[in-house]
Amino acid sequence: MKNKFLKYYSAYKLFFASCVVVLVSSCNQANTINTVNTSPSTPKAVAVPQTFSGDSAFVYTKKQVDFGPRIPNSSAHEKCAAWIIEELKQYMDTVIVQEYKSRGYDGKTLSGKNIIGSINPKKGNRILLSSHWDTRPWADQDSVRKNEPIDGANDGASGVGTLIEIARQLAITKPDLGVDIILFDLEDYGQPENSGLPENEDSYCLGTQYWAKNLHVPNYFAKFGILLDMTGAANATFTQEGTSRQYASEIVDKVWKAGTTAGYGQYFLPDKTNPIIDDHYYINGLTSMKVVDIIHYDFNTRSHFWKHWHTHGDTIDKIDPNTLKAVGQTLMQVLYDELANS
Ligand code: AHN
Ligand code: ZN
Repeated sequence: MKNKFLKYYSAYKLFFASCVVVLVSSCNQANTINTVNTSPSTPKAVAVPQTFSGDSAFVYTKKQVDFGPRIPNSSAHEKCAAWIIEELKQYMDTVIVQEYKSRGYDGKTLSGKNIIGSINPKKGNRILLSSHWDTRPWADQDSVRKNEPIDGANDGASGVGTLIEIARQLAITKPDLGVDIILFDLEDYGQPENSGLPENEDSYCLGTQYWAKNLHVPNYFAKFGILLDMTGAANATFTQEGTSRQYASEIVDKVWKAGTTAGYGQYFLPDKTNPIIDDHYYINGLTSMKVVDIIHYDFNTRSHFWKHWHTHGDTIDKIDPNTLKAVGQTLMQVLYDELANS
């Protein structure tokens, strides 16, 4: 009898103690700590700063839109580049601007600028974060004004806005990690659907194609990379896209897990969707670096892209600071997971 009581008593104690552990850990989760546990024998907890601001990322997004469409060879393009460079210089250790000329599908010579900001540029262990900063000169997915440029609030500006806010956060929190923010140019000059020319599928991502063949630093290498594409709309959903899975499935797992750990599982879906051509396709194909694409997937549109993709509906009112926060905070989670486990 006594023995049995003791057994129950210790079980009760154990139960009570585990409740306390659960309570404490969920309490920490709500505040600043998201626990990373890579293997049961070596649990590694990391305090991830929760300070990424969706409002700040929104302001950076709107600022770009306010320049007007950042179409190649235009003055808005030039002015926006100068502004981005100044922002990154405020927050990062080095900023390199890679200037080049590329030929568009239409034969035009386009002046491109890839803007690359780095923290801890000498460190070997590096992570690459990227997006494109140019705007599509046409609205070929729209039914009206197809030959006029779009605002590109989501397609371009949202990813750049998020990454400038990441740069600001890294300047404050100073993780001992190498991080490169690469903002590619000439991504969206891809051949429009109504061009009447034979299909040229390498007409997108000209800035990335240049960079992959002319790295900004000789022998540059990042352990992995994350590309943001249309990551600012309300209730965005990001599926596990095929090119990312083909080249970098373990990075997909890492990033999507981080999204859930950070509390944004409703954005980072487990669904596996078809491969697409985007900046990551050329980095994966032309270098040995593994890059995944976080891109808004819509199950209901014909293109499976965000419903306002390449239309005049891609405007600042569609951008939601909550989505910017979800993506930015997920990136912070990935960076701090890496810090704890490297
Ligand atoms: C193609 O349309 C081939 N790829 C999509 C890349 C893209 C353009 N993402 C945003 N704009
Ligand atoms: Zn686009």
